[in-house]
Amino acid sequence: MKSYEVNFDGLVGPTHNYGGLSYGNVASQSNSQQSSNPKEAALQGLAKMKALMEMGFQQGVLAPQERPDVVALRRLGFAGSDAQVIERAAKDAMPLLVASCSASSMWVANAATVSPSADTADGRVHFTAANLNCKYHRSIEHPTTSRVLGAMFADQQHFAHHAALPAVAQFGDEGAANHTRFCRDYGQAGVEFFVFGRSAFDTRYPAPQKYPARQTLEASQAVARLHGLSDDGVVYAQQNPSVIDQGVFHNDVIAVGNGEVLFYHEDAFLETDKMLAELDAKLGKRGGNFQSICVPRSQVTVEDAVRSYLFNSQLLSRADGSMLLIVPEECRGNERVWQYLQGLTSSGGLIREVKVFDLKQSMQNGGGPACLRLRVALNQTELAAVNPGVIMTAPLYGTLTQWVDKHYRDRLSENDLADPQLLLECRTALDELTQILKLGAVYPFQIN
Ligand code: SUG
Repeated sequence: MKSYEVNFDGLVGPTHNYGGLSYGNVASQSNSQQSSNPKEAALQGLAKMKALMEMGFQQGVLAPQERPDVVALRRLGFAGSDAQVIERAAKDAMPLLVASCSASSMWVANAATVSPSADTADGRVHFTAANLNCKYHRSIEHPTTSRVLGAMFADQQHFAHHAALPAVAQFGDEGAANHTRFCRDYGQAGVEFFVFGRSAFDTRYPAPQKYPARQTLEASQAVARLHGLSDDGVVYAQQNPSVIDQGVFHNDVIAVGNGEVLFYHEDAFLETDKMLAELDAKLGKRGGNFQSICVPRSQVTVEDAVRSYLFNSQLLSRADGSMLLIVPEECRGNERVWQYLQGLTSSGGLIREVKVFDLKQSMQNGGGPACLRLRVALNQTELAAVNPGVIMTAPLYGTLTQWVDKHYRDRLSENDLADPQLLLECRTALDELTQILKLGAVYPFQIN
């Protein structure tokens, strides 16, 4: 049976703004307080989805969340009508209002970890929503994420959903941003590669000194257990703490993998040789031929990687077996990175083509092409069981661009977040969106 990697991209929500909320994420911190353009952000994301669909890849869409999150503000003690909750938060605790307005759910690589059915003990596709508990504004995403994923992948015969891990730092889980799967074919058993930043309970593992390590070993192990993965189909590796301290807050800022290939920076991991040998041996036992492409620091520095987001690219397999890299415009703007990419594609290796996308609105908050998508490997039967409303088609693209044009503002600054009208605009837009995507009631305002 044929199998596919389906990319579900996060649709940028109407409150996209630059809140400076992510300590350790260089772009988020340096663009704090700039005014944003939610309409442009959403259209940039949709243009990428359309382009991939037109190239023949399976493409889906993942809905944004209700913001400001008045339910979260009420939990923090703000009371009254929804408008009063917003007004009081704006007056007494602006940072909390800003956090409750973040459109950060667009970076759906952090929505969940997904294991395809070929890897799991019960033969179903498993999803664990990420608790994202390193940052308050992201920790409020998972309840709605779970409902949206539940509405997209509703068929229990094929799909299993797990609640987010316990919401404490020891089980900090950032989802697929620290998880890659290697396989010979999407439908065959593969090797799931979990990259962690620190251990919560074992002091032998070093930790970064300056910025937080968001993913723990213990969280990754829990996800592997929940999904029923076998030991010979899992490899754990530690991110180099010194790159976390240079702004590599997720592994997908310094490495990307697909099929049998890992594309990574020389400084990305600790004990790299041991890790590569384990990946090679385990994938070999599953009929695969592991290959790695190491980008040397002499050609691209960690700083270049963080600024250009070279590794936050989408590595896609084409029908002829060659690979394509989807990179952000910022890669073309960095001379060393661009030169490296020219050399890579002309060397006759696996990666033959680079396509550049303008995702500046998301990039200014530290979210590149790979952050914006959640990969779900599905066989034909499973793909047919996905809610068809979320699969990208030319008509759906047309409907969604019109929907964005109708509902989104083209400028948003911090003061605008205090406007109760923004909540009403967001709810009106999302109510319509749930009908477009055939999701049913998934948002707090639709349920409560
Ligand atoms: O979690 N930025 C996100 C970016 C996530 C990128 N995802 C991956 N690498 N997979 C984060 O740091 C910034 C929001 C703000 O500052 O307004 C933010 O949340």
